[in-house]
Amino acid sequence: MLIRVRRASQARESEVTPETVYRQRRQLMRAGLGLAGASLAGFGWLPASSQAAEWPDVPPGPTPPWLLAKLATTRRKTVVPADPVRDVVTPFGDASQYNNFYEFGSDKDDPARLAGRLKTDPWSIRVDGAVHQSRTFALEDLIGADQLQERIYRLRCVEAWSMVIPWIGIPLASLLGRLQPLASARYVGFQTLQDPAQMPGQASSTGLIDWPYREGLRLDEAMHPLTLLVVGNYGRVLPNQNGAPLRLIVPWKYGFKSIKSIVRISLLEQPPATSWNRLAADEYGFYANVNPKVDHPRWSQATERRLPNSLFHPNIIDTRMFNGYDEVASLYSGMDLRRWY
Ligand SMILES: Nc1nc2c(c(=O)[nH]1)N[C@H]1C(S)=C(S)[C@@H](COP(=O)(O)O)O[C@H]1N2
Ligand SMILES: [Mo]
Repeated sequence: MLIRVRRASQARESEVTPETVYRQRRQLMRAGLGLAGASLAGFGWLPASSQAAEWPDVPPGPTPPWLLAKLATTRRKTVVPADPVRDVVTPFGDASQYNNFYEFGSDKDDPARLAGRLKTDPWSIRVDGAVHQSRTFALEDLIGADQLQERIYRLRCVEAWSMVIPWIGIPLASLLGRLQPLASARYVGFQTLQDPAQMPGQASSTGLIDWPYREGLRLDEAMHPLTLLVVGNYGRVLPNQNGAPLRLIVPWKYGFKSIKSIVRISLLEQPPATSWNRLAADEYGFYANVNPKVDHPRWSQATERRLPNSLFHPNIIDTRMFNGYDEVASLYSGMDLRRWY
């Protein structure tokens, strides 16, 4: 079995490449010109041919013109994963076909099969609660003039598998700054779209979740510079199965905190009820910080299966406290993280 090992510099993902250049590059690569093609394009992004093979080989979803323009000027601000050997960017194929998005079903391949029907443009987001002014935004206005940033983050699911994904978005702190929360605001609540006509998982009577899917953060967690509101990944518009057109990414917490397809953001004085916590409070806490020392009642959280893996290359690695993002530790100083799991 081939174990891919790359230099640290290669663990950094793309400069965002305009779609036409991207297509040309793919064609050149298929024609066997790989590296020559990439440098001909003149973007200073020099993929190893193995890495180029991981770049999405499928057309991006329909992208509204405002977002296409914004994506083209994305600033790369890579949070370099700590271990250059194991923290290799997960191939797009895995990131877009092995998903949790219960609105489309509970099997890992349900979202990729069924989320295509979700209409993501136009999209509006209600902002309410303890905020200067409650109002409904078109997605474009919510993102505002902020420049998009690309960040490569580890994603650790509570089910003990993980990936490394290049996201594109804006810091949530930037949006909150513009919204002007009132002094009484202590938490931020988020809700996913509820529309059984588009989301078959919400129509099935066997569903566990009391829709809509809800998540929440303490305000200081929401304001942390690592917390991202995401509109893209792998240099493109977010595939629907990854939570288009707008999702949260909180890289030091278990994946279920990173709520998809957001339609409502509320500034709150009390912690909001959150979906998995309501379902099984002893298994899924409100904080849900990645913590190798606090096991899930039914399985260990000490290790994780890093995708892609196989029978011959199981790729089991140690899980790190806060998923390796030590800079968030001060948010929890003085808290017993066994109690506040
Ligand atoms: N609305 C909604 N958001 C969700 C989920 C979901 O079922 N519904 N699943 C969560 C879980 S458990 C994980 S691990 C991540 C997976 O994100 P990905 O499919 O983009 O990797 O999304 C999270 N966000
Ligand atoms: Mo998850």
